[in-house]
Amino acid sequence: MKSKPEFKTFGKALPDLFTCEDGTVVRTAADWRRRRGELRRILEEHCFGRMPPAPDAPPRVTQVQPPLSHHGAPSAMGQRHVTRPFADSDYGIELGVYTPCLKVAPGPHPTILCGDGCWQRVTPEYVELVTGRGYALCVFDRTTTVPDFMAPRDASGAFVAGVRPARESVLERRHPDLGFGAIAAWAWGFSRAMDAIERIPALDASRVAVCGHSRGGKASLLAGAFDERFALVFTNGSGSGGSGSWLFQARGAEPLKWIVETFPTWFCTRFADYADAEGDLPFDSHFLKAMCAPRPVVSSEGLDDLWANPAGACVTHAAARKVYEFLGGKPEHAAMHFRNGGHGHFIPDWTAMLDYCDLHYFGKPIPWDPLYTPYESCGAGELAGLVDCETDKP
Ligand code: GTR
Repeated sequence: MKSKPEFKTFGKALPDLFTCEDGTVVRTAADWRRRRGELRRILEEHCFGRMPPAPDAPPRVTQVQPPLSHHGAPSAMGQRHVTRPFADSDYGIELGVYTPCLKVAPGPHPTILCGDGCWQRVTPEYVELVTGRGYALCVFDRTTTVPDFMAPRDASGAFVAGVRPARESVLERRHPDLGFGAIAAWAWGFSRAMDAIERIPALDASRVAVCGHSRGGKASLLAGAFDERFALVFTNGSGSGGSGSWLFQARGAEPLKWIVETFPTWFCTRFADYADAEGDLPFDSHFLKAMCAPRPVVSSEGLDDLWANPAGACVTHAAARKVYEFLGGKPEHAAMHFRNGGHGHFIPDWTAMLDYCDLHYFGKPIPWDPLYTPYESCGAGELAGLVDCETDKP
């Protein structure tokens, strides 16, 4: 039976994707390109900060020794590459590249690009799953662009406001005026990994799927939204600042105030002005999802992961789906996958991702419905502002 989520709302519907800032309504594909540019600018100005630009020169990509161990993943061969994005700097991002053994699939291989190397959760079991199904897996540590940061707490457990690390990473020092937060820097890292993938012959750069979990899923969604070279965009349990919704916060969802106080470097400084003022936001996560269109965007959620607001993700997904339809794409190109359980990026999530790749690239049938939602009332009613769900009870 479907459940009916109770949303805390802020007195407004999701900002309209089809009305430009000057009031003109999007009617053609060219109009949409213009509107898409506006969405990007709004997200940069109000939420993520300006995305650092692509470097002027091509990267220097080198294979380094020793190769990666693939014990426990008999279908995989592992190599390490370092990509140096700047011609005048030795700064490099290391990529762990696992390709299927030739007996599994000849290359170049469609590739899964994951930025969560910092968490070291991509164990041989995951490598075997991906390569055994004929895909390459490329893993990097997104925090080697800009480090992660959590606000310190005082003796009472309250977050200490105003403490920030110095902006002294290579990327921040190169672009001191762009004001980007860490999520934008991590997304930039995905794009630099893509620059390298374009130069690694075993990998098929026309079929690269980005993926990430939680804060890494916020980054993978932003990367996929902004960089149209990515063929598929996966975001897992990414919640606020990712697939969730600021304007439709289901019970138990992470509030905006909490995230900007706890993780003060993730967004641009202006974003903190919207704490407890979500009703003033000129955007929500459907902007990110709509920017992916017509390339598929797939949001995978744990049904008990209330902090990540899976019901709100349904609302923003439903809104973005209208853009897919407008561009002539299939509604299931804005797909969602649900599993039982809480917060994590587990084998069932990875399996669903590979299923979706099989469907999209090879037309293989898959064992779940990309349009299924476990909730009632996460569609047109809310989108039109006709919210009849209860707001948070006192
Ligand atoms: C939480 C944060 C979430 C999510 C999560 C994670 O503490 O509030 O937005 O990003 O961390 O990355 O696991």
